[in-house]
Amino acid sequence: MISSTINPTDISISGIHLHGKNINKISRTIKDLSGLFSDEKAFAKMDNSTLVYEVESYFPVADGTEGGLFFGITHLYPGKIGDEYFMTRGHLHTITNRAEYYWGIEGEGLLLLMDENRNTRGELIIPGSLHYISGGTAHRVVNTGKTLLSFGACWPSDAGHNYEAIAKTGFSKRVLDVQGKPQLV
Ligand code: M6P
Ligand code: ZN
Repeated sequence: MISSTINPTDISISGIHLHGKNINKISRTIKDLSGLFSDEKAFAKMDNSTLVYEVESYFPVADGTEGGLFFGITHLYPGKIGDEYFMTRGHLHTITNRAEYYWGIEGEGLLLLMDENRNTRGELIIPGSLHYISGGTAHRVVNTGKTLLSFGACWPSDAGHNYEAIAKTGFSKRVLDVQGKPQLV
């Protein structure tokens, strides 16, 4: 070790996971995602405790701090509700002009990006893909594969999460399994 090195940082990335003392972990199960999926009958048949995704985050400064950065890795399980693939809730930032980076780590999926005019496009997430999410853009990730989709994220610590807009009007497009293939419809 270089002599001036005191300690390695107290957080590390190992494989697909964040490790360290101060990692915040949240789980989203079916019961946290009501109203998101189009097939309500299929949704009602799901086991409420089925895990859809987990987020490991590192918050080095208090939420809302201007000038800081947060870091996270999300693990989105494969699965479908009716014909619709498992996805994250999706959000806008409370301070709307705040941007974010996502990048693919493992698995395959789509990043849905919806602009202020409700135009939605998809970017393919694969290991190593890098995605710049500009301010004012709603973002959601869909696991279109058959394996775990893990992706990284880095966002400003004062960005905040606005879920209400998405809960009310959703994205203008959904990703469905159409004859075995994912399609943006
Ligand atoms: C990424 C970041 C987080 C976000 C998480 C899950 O890690 O964008 O800020 O919370 O994905 O997405 P959502 O909050 O939309 O469920
Ligand atoms: Zn975000």
